[in-house]
Amino acid sequence: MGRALDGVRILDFTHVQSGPTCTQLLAWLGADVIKVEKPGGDITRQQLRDIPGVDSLYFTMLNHNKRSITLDTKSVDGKQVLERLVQYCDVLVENFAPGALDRMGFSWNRIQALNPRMIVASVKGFGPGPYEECKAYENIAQCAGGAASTTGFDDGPPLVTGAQIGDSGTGLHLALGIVAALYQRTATGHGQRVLAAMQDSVLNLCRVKLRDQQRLGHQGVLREYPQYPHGRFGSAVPRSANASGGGQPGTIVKCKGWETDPNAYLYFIAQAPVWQQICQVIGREAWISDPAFCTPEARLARLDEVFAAVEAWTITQTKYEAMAILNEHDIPCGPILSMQELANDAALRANGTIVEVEHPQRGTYLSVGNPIKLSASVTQVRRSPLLGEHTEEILTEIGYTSAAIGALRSTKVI
Ligand code: CAO
Repeated sequence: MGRALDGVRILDFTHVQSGPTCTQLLAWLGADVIKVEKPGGDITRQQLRDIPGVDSLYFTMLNHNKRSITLDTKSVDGKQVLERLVQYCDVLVENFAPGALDRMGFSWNRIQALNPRMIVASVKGFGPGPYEECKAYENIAQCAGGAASTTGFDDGPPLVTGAQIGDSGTGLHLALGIVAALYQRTATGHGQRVLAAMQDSVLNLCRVKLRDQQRLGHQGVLREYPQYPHGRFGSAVPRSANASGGGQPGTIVKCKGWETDPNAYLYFIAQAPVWQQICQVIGREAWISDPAFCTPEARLARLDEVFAAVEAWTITQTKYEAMAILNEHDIPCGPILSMQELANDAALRANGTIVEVEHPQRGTYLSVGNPIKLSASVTQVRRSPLLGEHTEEILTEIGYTSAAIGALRSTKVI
């Protein structure tokens, strides 16, 4: 079976997390991803190492299905190799600090002159504006993109989330931009620049909070937030704890075992169309017709009472039992699953979302496979490359002889 991006060559100058997330997705969709690393390699090969001398899980889990070439792009000979690679590939992806590609001598104009069809895709911390020259990491983006100010509890500080929305979230945005630019190129014949700024991507993922900012401006309160009806609202969207981000109120409730198991919890949504079923399951039949509870409007001022009654029931069930019973009644809910539980989840393993990967140095490890499933482009997850594993192979493809490769090696260009 072929794959969606067969024939597309990616010159992958990405490092750390945001860019590698993007190019890994493109590789899973079939692109040939050539990862260019400075002779010491991507810094994450050595970060958070769990086995001495072996590529870290940080690196392996972000660089599957790629080829690796080492190249000192600041040397004269390295720049010549890079010129050929620019001519050989369809897309250059980078997430250097602002200006690094230009300083390397590969400005957009130069790249276009070398290969007018090339798409140049970049992750930066910030788009044009006062911060465009600033470096950025995950949590900087979460803070600058609006996620941290709206995450956490009302009486606590801003919080960052474990989901890497700044890095991996931006990588996803960039991958979509690249695929769109490739599609547009089929009509125009020309490349273009694609920019995904981490601040913009986080804000895009937080768009419901910008919605709430405007609702707050019009109404002075947000009636599905935990601050309503007894707390105070200021002029900015407050932290909403575990309140649902949508039109159906929800929260996290305790389940059986919560005293000792930090993950014995369930997310419960008091969805209006199944209010009657909710009342029946939790043993509050009187609320089905009680005017104080029977409409979504009436319930907004009593959500504390509603969720306390829900919890009085869920606390008698494990999260899995509660999930099964509630779903029998079509009531939306979700267990709080730990990484340990997810790692052992049979369904996730069966559908390729959790995969076991064989690595020559570390043995078998677990990874997250491609979460995007295409019926006619199936992903086979292959291990990440060792540093420079494909240097000779790639240089041969772009016309270097063994003698020329030997010369590059002896001068430490590769
Ligand atoms: N050969 C020779 N030099 C190379 C090279 C190669 N193959 N690849 C990179 N370099 C050089 C660059 O040219 C740059 O040199 P100059 O600063 O002299 O121009 C240098 O390596 C450092 O690159 P960098 O600026 O990207 O790395 P950094 O450690 O200073 O910054 C980071 C890291 C992540 C803060 C920065 O790259 C950044 O802000 N990137 C954009 C936002 C981003 O993606 N952040 C997410 C990171 S994941 O949490």
